[in-house]
Amino acid sequence: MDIRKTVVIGVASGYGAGDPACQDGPEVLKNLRFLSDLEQSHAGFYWDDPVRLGPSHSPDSIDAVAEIGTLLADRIGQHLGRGDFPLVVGGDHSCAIGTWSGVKRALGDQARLGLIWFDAHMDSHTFESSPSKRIHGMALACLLGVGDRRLTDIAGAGAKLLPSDVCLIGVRSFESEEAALLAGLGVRIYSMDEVGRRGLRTVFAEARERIGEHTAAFGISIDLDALDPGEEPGVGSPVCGGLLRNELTDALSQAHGDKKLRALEIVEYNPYRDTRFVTARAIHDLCQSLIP
Ligand SMILES: [Mn+2]
Repeated sequence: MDIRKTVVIGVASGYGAGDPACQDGPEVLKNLRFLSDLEQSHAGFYWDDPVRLGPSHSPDSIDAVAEIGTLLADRIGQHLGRGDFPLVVGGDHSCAIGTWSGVKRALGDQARLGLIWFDAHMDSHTFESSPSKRIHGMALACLLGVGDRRLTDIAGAGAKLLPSDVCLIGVRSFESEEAALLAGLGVRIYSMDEVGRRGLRTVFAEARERIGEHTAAFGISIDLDALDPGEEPGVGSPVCGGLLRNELTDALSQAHGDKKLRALEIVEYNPYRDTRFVTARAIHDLCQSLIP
């Protein structure tokens, strides 16, 4: 019998963003009990202590992101070792470096990890290319082994993902340097235009097939700004023209109960912009669509 428990790991981190508001996202979700019906209907659904830095952490944002990423990767390793299913709730998207580095380390050297990355952005800057120098815009590049070594070497040296094992979905705002980096590596990007033409169900099914082909397991990282800000105001960096909530939950439900899905991450929740907490409800619905 499969009794895999789902463990919610909040990451109180805004160190990778210009505005630290997202660091309070997990606490709001927990205290206002947005996931409480999942706790009641799923016997093995529970919150772990949040991952956060102490007051004496480094003022340098790279060091702070590296430190919290290392803590998160260790926490992920403990839960996967127990056979639990980590649901990571950010925090800004820089926590993805810790999440997926931790999952990769737990899989072992020989096993490849696939990743589907929902985002309005490409998150594939380097310190050289980034106009803002914010690390949440560099997280995917770091996981692909491109970036500052303090970040690329979390939970093991270098790349955690092969470009062919990664797909982005929902992209509509990026700089040319990011597009050039990903094109050079050969990462498949499903832009919003392509999603509009082909439909999210089709695109998500194709992405799963691509990243599942040579991998032992896969993950899903959802930046809430992939969703349309007209529906979901509570995100870190809103960009018009995104996915609709129902469309995304419908597509994700295709992966419901998939044993190869090793972890889920939902990030960039900004509770201060979340009028009437509608986006908190979106987080709930996204979890419900995927968690068995
Ligand atoms: Mn992102």
